[in-house]
Amino acid sequence: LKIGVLDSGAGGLTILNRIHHALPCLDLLYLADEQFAPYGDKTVEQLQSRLLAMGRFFEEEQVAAIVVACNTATVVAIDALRSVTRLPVIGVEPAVKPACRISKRRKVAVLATPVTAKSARLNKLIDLWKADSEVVILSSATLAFDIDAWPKSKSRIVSTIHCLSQEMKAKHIDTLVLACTHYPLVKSIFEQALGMDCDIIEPSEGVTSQLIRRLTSAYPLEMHQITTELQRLPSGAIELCSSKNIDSMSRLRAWVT
Ligand code: DGN
Repeated sequence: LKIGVLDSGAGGLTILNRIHHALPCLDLLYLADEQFAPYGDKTVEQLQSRLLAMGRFFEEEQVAAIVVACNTATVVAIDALRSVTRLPVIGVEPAVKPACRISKRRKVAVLATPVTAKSARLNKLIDLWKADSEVVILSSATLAFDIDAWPKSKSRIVSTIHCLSQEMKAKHIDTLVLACTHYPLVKSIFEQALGMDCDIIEPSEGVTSQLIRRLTSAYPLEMHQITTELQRLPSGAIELCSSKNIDSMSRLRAWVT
């Protein structure tokens, strides 16, 4: 089985890595829409048209399911993609529910791109799960873009994360939801800035479980083989593509673990 995974840049590789470790026998085809990155400052119409174009690419590549490994594209455009394809489409959901459950001080921050931060979908999710927690939405217009330019952008990334951490410490936040798939790539910088006092939750585990559930119902035979013969199946191939140019391949490849 081949699975299509997409994002604006390198961020979705955090999801791809988790899927590969959970289900090594799957072939994974990754599409980074770098020609159009970053997604965080685009309009809903622009993002919908990009997602539909990528959906067509994956259909031509005969994938068995599409993983929208991008919070920004998920919140504004996943429904449009689902309405035109018969393939299972799995999106990323900010981990607000587990964060509100584990926060001891009942102080949670969700960090996302400006599009995700403003979205009705995120705000609804917070209303649904916050109970007695205080949930603060923080956003950065530059962080995902800078992560795509790693390593030359490292000092800018460190200073952005430092500023965000100051704000979180001032608000006594003890649980941070990374609601952009790029951010786990620099999780160690968040950990250094925030210290031991703050749990950091990333989305890759939830997406992988959701993919397994969807594949199990859509392709019962193959998934039966996957779950029972996992050890015996050969490891699947990971193929990386970019809408911009092939020069970025080695940079993207460096994030594959
Ligand atoms: N990785 C994308 C997300 O999860 O929202 C952000 C991409 C961007 O281009 N800003």
